[in-house]
Amino acid sequence: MLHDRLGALAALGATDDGIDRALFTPAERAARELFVAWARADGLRVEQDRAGNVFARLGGATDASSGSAQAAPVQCGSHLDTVRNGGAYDGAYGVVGGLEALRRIAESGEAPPRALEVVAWAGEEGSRFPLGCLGSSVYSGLTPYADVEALVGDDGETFAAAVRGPYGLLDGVPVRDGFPPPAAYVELHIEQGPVMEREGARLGIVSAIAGQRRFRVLLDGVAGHAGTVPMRGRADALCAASEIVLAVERAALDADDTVATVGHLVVEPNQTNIVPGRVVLRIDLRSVEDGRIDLAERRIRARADEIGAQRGVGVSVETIETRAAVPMETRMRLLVSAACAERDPRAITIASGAGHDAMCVAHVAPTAMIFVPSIGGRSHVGDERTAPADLELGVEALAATLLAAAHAPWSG
Ligand code: HGY
Ligand code: MN
Ligand code: MN
Repeated sequence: MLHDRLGALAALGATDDGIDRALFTPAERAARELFVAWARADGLRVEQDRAGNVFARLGGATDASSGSAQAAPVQCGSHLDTVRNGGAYDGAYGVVGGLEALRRIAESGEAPPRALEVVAWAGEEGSRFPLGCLGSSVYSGLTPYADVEALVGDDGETFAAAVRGPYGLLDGVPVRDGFPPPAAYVELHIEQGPVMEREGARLGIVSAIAGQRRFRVLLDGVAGHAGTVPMRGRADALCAASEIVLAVERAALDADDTVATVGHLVVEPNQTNIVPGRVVLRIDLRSVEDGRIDLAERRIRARADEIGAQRGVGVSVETIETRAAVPMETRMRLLVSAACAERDPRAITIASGAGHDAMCVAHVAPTAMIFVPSIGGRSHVGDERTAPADLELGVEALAATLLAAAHAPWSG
């Protein structure tokens, strides 16, 4: 069932180069609808919230007791949206794996003392709206709903319009009030890097999730005729941007355990025979140590100012997203560690360079993550792969962690 469902999801938004499933697009809505259909077929109760997050619940024993306030559920999940040309497992595996874990728990006849819930978080990748972990960020109170409603997507539509539009909230799925936090949360995800494969580990216990900071850099030069403007004295926005891109790379290389990327760059007017007058680029800067991000940011900003002054190009650097590094919660991490050690003697503890919804949920509930290896360490590409046996093992570790967490004493 796990592999069939992953295959069915991978077909939604499939392109020649991978999968394209941005929030509130036809393919992503179809993915949420498929999740709802599977959850209902598995006997789960489905709800959504105003941010577009979708919840599938396996009721706990306390749900059956009349009158008692429902105890907060133990949650798992991940996201169904993808990056451009994304792979079949980033996000989808944590959602489908969560359904599979709940199915196996239900089939086992276990009646956990708390409800268990699988969540499909909305818009984790930030592929359309300029905020990563959009749904989990609203859910955890890190971003006010009104701020998200005002976000403008790459296509010019606001979140407020899109969430109410034809590919927004699902028909026939109750919309829950507010954003009630879980008792605990565990996210199953592919590693998206090379470490586990190199170490021969099949399961990973995540220690912390790297902090990330994103910037939008606007460079204003002087457009002109490529044939008549002398080289001396040009204010070529793209030449300035090129030096800044290399300065971003240098700042990360000079700092330990820090990565920095310029993955988005737009040249205007972007014509062969016109000196570029304007460039907009975005920087993605990360480290498990926030202090290293601070240092790299200072270096990048200083070099950007120098380059702009030397070239007569206006340079503005705007911070568009900041997420501090998040350690996984000790008790949940111990439950994950026990579940992994029992199934893989070579399980390792590993920090996550990739961001996840868990870094938001960790602000409202004890949170941990389980990794399985990525073949060749490749992810955010169409040929993202994980061995089927490792996918299965991750689901087993997730089910064991959910049951242990359901029996643990949490507040709420
Ligand atoms: O960018 C990330 O780390 C995640 O895939 N959104
Ligand atoms: Mn991703
Ligand atoms: Mn992901």
